[in-house]
Amino acid sequence: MENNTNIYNTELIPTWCPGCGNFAIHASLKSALSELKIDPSSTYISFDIGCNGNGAGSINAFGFKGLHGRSIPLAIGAHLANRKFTVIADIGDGGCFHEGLDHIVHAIRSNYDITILIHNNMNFALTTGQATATTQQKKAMYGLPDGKPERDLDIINFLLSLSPTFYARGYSGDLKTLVVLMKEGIKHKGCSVIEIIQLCPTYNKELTPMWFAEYSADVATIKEYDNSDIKKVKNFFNNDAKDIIYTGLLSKQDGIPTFYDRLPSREGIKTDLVEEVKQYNVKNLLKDFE
Ligand SMILES: Cc1ncc(C[n+]2csc(CCOP(=O)(O)OP(=O)(O)O)c2C)c(N)n1
Ligand code: SF4
Repeated sequence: MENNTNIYNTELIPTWCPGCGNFAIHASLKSALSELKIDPSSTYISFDIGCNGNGAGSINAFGFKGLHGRSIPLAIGAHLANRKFTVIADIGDGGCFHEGLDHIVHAIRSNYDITILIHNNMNFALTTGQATATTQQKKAMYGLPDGKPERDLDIINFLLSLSPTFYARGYSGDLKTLVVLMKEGIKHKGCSVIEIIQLCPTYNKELTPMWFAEYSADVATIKEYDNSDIKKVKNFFNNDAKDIIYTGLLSKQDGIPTFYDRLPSREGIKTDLVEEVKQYNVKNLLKDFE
């Protein structure tokens, strides 16, 4: 049961299955935002189609639920229109790495100042558990009793190849760390990607808290790991990483200009685009179509 004192709570309770990791992810996001003292009136969250997005009405903030895989460009648009807002894009692994794969590529390389939360439950859950690029090999899925025929997408090396200025990996079973990572990501100036390994007891029964505890490790426990050196981070994941799920703040590069900061046309302009919107009377134009 969620803490009703959080200003981000609403009257609505999402309809996720009992034990679903989405409860923890939404609760962590609410805690992170309120601990950072960010007001709901200056928070925008876009949601995607999928179980991940079914909490859209249970967070008190401006929001928009977009087409499948499209919550990232919606967040980018909201951010560019009004940079006074804290802007979050919420998305599942299916939406992010299948239908909307192009969007994370350009969000990272453009370094838009938004936070992307990827709910990685390793399946297309809302449509009853089809395989995604992150589903474990040989795992029986809907329509694929012997497992998926495709290879996996190596998410870490794929995202690192784009040189993200902030990339963290959390776990829905560890709210405390998740809140810390979300707060860091929201504060980061640039595109912060937080991938969250999300429990889905309905369609990913093998991913249990015990399994996760056995096969995961926080990069903070690796003595020589330096998340501020992108070359070393890439080298570690390309060559030295073991076959385990690494969590924590994997990479953080400060001082890299954001997309907006690199726009010569906006240099020295104090207003945001939303404040510059002008109203035109189009009545005469429309006469041509009467
Ligand atoms: C373009 C498009 N393709 C497929 C669908 C059907 N669809 C709706 S939700 C969904 C699964 C979403 O999976 P994911 O993004 O991983 O989120 P989850 O449900 O696992 O949280 C699919 C395939 C759709 N709505 N639009
Ligand atoms: S199917 Fe999985 S992701 Fe969807 S609500 Fe149930 S447990 Fe959560």
